[in-house]
Amino acid sequence: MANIIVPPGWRLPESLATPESVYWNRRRFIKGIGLGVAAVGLGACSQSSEGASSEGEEGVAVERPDHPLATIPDTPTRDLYPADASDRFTLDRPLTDRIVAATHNNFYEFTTDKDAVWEHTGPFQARPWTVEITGEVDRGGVFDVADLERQIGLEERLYRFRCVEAWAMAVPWTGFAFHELVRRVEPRSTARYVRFITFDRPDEAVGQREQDWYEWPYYEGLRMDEAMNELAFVATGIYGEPLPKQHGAPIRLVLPWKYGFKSPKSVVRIEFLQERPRTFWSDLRPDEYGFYSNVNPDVPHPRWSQSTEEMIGEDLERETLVHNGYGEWVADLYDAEVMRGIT
Ligand SMILES: Nc1nc2c(c(=O)[nH]1)N[C@H]1C(S)=C(S)[C@@H](COP(=O)(O)O)O[C@H]1N2
Ligand SMILES: [Mo]
Repeated sequence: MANIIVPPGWRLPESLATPESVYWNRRRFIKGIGLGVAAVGLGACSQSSEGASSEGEEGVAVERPDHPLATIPDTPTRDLYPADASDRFTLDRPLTDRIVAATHNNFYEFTTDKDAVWEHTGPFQARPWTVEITGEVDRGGVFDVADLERQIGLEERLYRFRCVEAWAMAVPWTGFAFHELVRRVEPRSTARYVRFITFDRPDEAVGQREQDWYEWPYYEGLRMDEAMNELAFVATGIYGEPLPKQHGAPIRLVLPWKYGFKSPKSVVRIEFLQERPRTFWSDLRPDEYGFYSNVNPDVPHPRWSQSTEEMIGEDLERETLVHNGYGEWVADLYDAEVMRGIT
């Protein structure tokens, strides 16, 4: 069921919106979820409303979003969206369809089933939200995401995005350069690495509750010079709106020259460290996922080639680009040894 192509409702006249609701309802029926009458109208696409409450498989009331874009959380910063687009980042390919991107997600805290992540995000409380910044900094503390959005200001950037599984997309993110945040917390000269930690809320995320073979919470890391690079972006929105939960609401990293797993979602803590931190996927499979994990067509994954990528929602293979095409910004950060290995 990957790569679902559903025409976005807001581009359709009302009369043509029906097949979409029929589609989603049929899908729920097939999965035995039992939300037989949920209608997905045009309204769901532009509202931040949460879906209806219904009986789950075991008769427990659970919140299920009615539509992938109904998972956009209520946010006090809605007036900041859409933000002005930056002209510094251009794409060599069309934007990915918004619904395709919203229904093809890796967010293992919920499920490993990419097309069903959004459906499992109902109980997840993405606002209000704070990020704690600690470690080798002089002005750390606890920061409210809404305050950060207002104080730093938002811009839109069009980026390519490449998952290590060889699928790719091209999307407009909204947010700010990570270095803007780093500057504000005044790192000490001893800060050589940054570590990111995602939420740990088994009550709100069924994948954390049921997949206990993973080491929750998700943790990632960067070298300080990578973190300070202009490309390293903090996304709070996508397609001109606040992030839907399945994309990592309300705040996530986007590192477009690295494989997607280096871009942690729904971050709750950022630590500045002297030593290189361990990372979630390297701990699980050190032979397959390294610390650097820069996009590189010449270094195959042990189980598949990385020389091409499939654009989701398009029946189209493209050549993988070194650093995902962002060498102009990041190539000088790396020596030959880093570029040769999967580390
Ligand atoms: N917390 C968390 N962040 C995560 C992941 C995850 O499972 N948990 N998956 C990563 C992977 S493998 C990818 S490809 C991207 C997917 O981002 P998207 O769903 O917004 O396209 O999120 C990354 N960030
Ligand atoms: Mo990924």
